[in-house]
Amino acid sequence: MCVFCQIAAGDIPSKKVYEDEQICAFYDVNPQAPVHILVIPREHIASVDAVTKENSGIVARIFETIPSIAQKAGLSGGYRVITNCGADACQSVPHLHFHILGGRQLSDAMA
Ligand code: DGP
Repeated sequence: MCVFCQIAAGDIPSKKVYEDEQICAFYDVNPQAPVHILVIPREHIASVDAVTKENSGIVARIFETIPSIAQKAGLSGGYRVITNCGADACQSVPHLHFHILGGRQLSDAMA
């Protein structure tokens, strides 16, 4: 089982901010901003490259949920949502995840 599947299952501890039957959100262990949350599907999808017509509904569900997670985390001034896909983007965990970053003025450089 991959590390994020284990976090979703509760086998690896994490500081969860939201969870339901399909989605799990928890604080990143290596924060890049004052607030850094990861949102994942419970279903193992390796990356954006593995999103299909059959499984893309979970991506919509995640984006429907992100505003309330951000609000709960106090990100009233705005936030950035990022997903890394593959080696060139430095994806280090092969389980689809969306970073929510905020809590300060972020750089306008995206890469
Ligand atoms: P990426 O580079 O986009 O694949 O981001 C993976 C993120 O996952 C990275 O910011 C660190 C975080 N991470 C890796 N392992 C763990 C873990 O065991 N717990 C938590 N909370 N975060 C983790």
